[in-house]
Amino acid sequence: MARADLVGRNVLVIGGGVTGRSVVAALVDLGVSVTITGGTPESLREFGDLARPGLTAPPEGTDLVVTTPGWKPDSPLHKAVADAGIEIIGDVELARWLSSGQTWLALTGTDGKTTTVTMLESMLLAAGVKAVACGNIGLPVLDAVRAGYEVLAVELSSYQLHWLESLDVDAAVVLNVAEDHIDWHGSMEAYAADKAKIYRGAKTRIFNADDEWSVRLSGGVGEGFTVGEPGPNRFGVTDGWLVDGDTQLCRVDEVQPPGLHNVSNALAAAALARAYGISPEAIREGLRSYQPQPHRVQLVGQIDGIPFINDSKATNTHAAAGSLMAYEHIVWIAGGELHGAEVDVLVASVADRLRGVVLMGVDQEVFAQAVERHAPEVPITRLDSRDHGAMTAAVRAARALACPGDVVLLAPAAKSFDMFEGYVHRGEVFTKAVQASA
Ligand code: UMA
Repeated sequence: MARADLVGRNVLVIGGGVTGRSVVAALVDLGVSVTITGGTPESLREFGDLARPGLTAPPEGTDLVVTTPGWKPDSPLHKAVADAGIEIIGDVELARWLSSGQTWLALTGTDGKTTTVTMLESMLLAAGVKAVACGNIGLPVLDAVRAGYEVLAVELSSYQLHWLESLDVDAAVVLNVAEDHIDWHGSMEAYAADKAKIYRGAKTRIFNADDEWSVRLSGGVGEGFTVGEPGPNRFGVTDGWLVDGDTQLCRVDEVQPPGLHNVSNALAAAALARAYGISPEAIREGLRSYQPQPHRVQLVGQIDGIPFINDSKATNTHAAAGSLMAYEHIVWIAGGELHGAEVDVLVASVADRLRGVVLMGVDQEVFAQAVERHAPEVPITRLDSRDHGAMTAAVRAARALACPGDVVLLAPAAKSFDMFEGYVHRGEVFTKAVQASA
């Protein structure tokens, strides 16, 4: 759809917040008639006369609905919109309609999205390109489009992809798919199908040859990357170097944060950057100057010479495996809400690295039983408190279990909402507790 086709339409926006704000601003600028709902009167106050809090059905005359990503498709209002046969799109689709002359390099995946998108941004900036990381990372895509960037490094969540029909990006990658957000999507198949939408119309498909889902969703068509020898794939690792065919891009030990999963993320970012013609030199410079994002395998302090690492962002077992595999001897702080996820495979695969385990949160029993099964000799300290003050006790307990040469790694493998406001809050509380004890 073109910009001109929006003029004269009556658009209902569902959801205030950061995305709703970007959608309303873009539509108002175009002279479109806008109503916004979905949220409390307080949360919609900033929208003044445009706000209609508490709508349960689209107003008469609505001919397009734009939803923000967090809403489940079976919310009563979304169902009413569908029943009325009104077209419903997400903010990213609208951004695509309004973007012209800009390059979109897009990625999704269960884990590593934000690390990869910021690595990509760093490579683009190193090449002198006017680029920005946007999307699920926090800057709404519409805001990035309207700010006139030359290249958008777009992080898309499965929620955003769900509401998309056509994307037609310049290059796209699904980094990996593991079980997550099933309560929102309804099933693993539906979750994966939404992720696959990123490839629709993409000029270059990039896939992770080490991830079955990524290969399947891309059809194995396009450019593959692997953390092993490239083999039939374009990107891989040879003699300690990330390579694009015969061209060396960057040494493995230059990739920050450490861990094989971040080598994989760096290769994905490099593949997207190469699709835009970024030089190998700028890719290396981008990776060397890369500043890791907080709460992702971040060294936050040392106590008696023992490094304390914050990977609070490891909110599922798949993500925690990545950071646990990056260290040889670990005192592991884990636990939180598992939402039915299994931890046996994870614990079995890292059992020989564990020197001690500190557990907190509602599902700690599941972790404790898995550790007893697969690493029976490893000492466990359990913390019963559900107060976030328990983190101070966790840091103390981990220090007591650690010996010289060990690291203490917070990689919870679980969601945080039983004790914290989110993974950022959990990571901040951990960081403060470490710094207070250092
Ligand atoms: N709201 C309701 N009921 C609902 C859902 C939302 O009342 O069922 C309200 C919210 O309180 C808010 C408004 O609707 O006032 C909009 O909320 P929203 O959740 O749709 O989204 P935003 O606040 O605009 O933020 C979204 C993303 N949030 C989600 O996908 C849940 C942000 O990703 C993203 O950074 C932002 O758009 C800009 O693109 C956050 C996230 O948690 C970081 N993402 C998930 C993740 O990474 O796991 C997918």
